[in-house]
Amino acid sequence: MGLIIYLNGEFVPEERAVVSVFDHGLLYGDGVFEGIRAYNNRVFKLKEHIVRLYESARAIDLKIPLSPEEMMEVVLETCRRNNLRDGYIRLVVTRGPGDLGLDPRKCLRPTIFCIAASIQLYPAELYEKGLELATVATRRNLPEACNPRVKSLNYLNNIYAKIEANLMGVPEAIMLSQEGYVTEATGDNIFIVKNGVLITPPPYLGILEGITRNTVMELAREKGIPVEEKVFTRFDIYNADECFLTGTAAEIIPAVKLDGRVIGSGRPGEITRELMRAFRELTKTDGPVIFPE
Ligand code: PXG
Repeated sequence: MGLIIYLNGEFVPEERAVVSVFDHGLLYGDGVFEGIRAYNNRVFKLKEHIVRLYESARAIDLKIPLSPEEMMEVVLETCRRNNLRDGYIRLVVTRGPGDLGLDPRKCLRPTIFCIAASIQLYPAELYEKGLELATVATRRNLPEACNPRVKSLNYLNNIYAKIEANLMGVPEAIMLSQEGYVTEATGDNIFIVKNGVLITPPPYLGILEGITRNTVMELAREKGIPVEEKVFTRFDIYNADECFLTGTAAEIIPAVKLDGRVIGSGRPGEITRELMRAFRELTKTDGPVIFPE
């Protein structure tokens, strides 16, 4: 593909963008990351992504040797070097190379890299027809053990769930908390609409506080749609009027079936489609400009 990658202060061709086999990001999944989108020559919600990256890093006691402002410039400059105005950006900070023990104190310098590339979306027809979901047996990580609010390099919990969805022949999985509350999908947050109210699980339940999620909540409030963060179960999805998932990669995607039960009319709902339109509009104007005209 011939990409230019930011790696530890340098911009290098992808063939030279390599990390050590002693990097604890690889050996232990010890690190944090962000998936960010660029639309229309702007990096969407860049500030919010950088804030979350530093909060994730603080939670795992990882000190990032760049200021948040410098990190924003790394993202913008990586887009420029790749002539990218629309695409998907992956920003990663690992604990860095250490020894074969897991003690992070042995890792002297974090590894930082940024990739600006393109993105594989769900097929366009899924946005029109809506996708089918299935609840999987794998429970979401316990917040007291491996907090889902930290966007860490440890994604095995989500990958287990994705494998189950793949085996069940559905595009996305719903994961429950230990108590059986709906948490989120493998890489997307979940919303339902019931009697005109938008409902989504609260972060304390143990979910990633998605930036798309927060954007959708803001857009809904601006439109006068009531929004509630509260726990719910699969019963509430089976009996919802509408359901959709949100994420940087997926944006807003309608869901029309869960565990074989048809949700609402079985077609993407009115509020879902209204929010999809509003989100599409916002992506055109939000975030810092990549190439000043
Ligand atoms: N929950 C989880 C567990 C995520 O990983 C989201 C929600 C949505 O958050 P944002 O901030 O993007 O609205 C994510 C983000 C993939 C993939 O391949 C998805 C994410 C990260 C990396 C890869 O689907 N998700």
